[in-house]
Amino acid sequence: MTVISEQVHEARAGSPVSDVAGLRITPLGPSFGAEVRGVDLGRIDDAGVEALRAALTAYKVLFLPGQDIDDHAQIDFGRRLGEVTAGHPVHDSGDVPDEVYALDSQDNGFADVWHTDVTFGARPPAISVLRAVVLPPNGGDTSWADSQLAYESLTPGLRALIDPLTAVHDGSREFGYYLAQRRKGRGNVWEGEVFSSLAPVEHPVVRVHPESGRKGLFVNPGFTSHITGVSEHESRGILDILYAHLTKPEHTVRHRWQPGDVALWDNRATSHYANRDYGDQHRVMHRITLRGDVPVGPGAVPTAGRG
Ligand SMILES: O=C(O)CCC(=O)C(=O)O
Ligand SMILES: [Fe+2]
Repeated sequence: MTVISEQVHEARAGSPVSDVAGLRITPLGPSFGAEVRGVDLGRIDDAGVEALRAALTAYKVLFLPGQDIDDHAQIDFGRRLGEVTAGHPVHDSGDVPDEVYALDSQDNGFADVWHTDVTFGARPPAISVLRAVVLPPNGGDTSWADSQLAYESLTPGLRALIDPLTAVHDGSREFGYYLAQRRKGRGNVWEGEVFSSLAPVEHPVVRVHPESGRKGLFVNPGFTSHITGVSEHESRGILDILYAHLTKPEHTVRHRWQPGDVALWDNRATSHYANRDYGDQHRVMHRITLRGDVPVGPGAVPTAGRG
């Protein structure tokens, strides 16, 4: 553990507001979500980036108010934190840099179903960075759920049942339309290849976080179609239990957006939902994503160190 991540962990256990590398971190609950002040994402130094990364692993979703950044500064910040992907595998956001996914309510850009970003791909993004660009006068809050806390608070019997399972994720219901609209059905370059098919992928139902080693639920109503190796009826029943549990108020934080807010979240440990309660008011959010790895379940045996 680095000195900074030790300080972040001490912050969590200690006073409600702590100062790490100039970042003032205020936890929003016992273990999930934090507000971070005292940082300008356009000018953050290396120690600040390290502290943010540690805070993100600890709190899973961070809210940074008062940021004055444009798309380019958002992308530059993303590059400090990881490898910035295309904005989206198949959606064309039009007049923005390729790295930006623009969710515009006037262009049907809504995310009012619980989901984790791009789990219909083989390597879903590790981290998303979202910036409020146009906000409705009220409404349009976003909620996040802590999938690790949700997993840990299941009874041992249910955890044992789901640990070995895998599920199919299918982006065609949400994004098939966008892919069909694209010239020659070609999406964007994602993982070095043109994303031209929304073929379903299989992921573990329980994901082991590559950094913390904690287990979390890795199914979501947005993209998970069914659990493999069980009947359709069983799949539906198990998923319904897991979704209801994941989205219990105890496992969620809800953010009321202000101009200048940026949210940063770990897709390996959370799901989220954008409230669509603002009628025909205008709302625009710009997101970038950082490359992730292939999700690994609890049953996978690490190859290193085994003879
Ligand atoms: O519009 C929002 O608040 C969240 C949209 C979303 O799902 C995302 O940016 O990944
Ligand atoms: Fe999302």
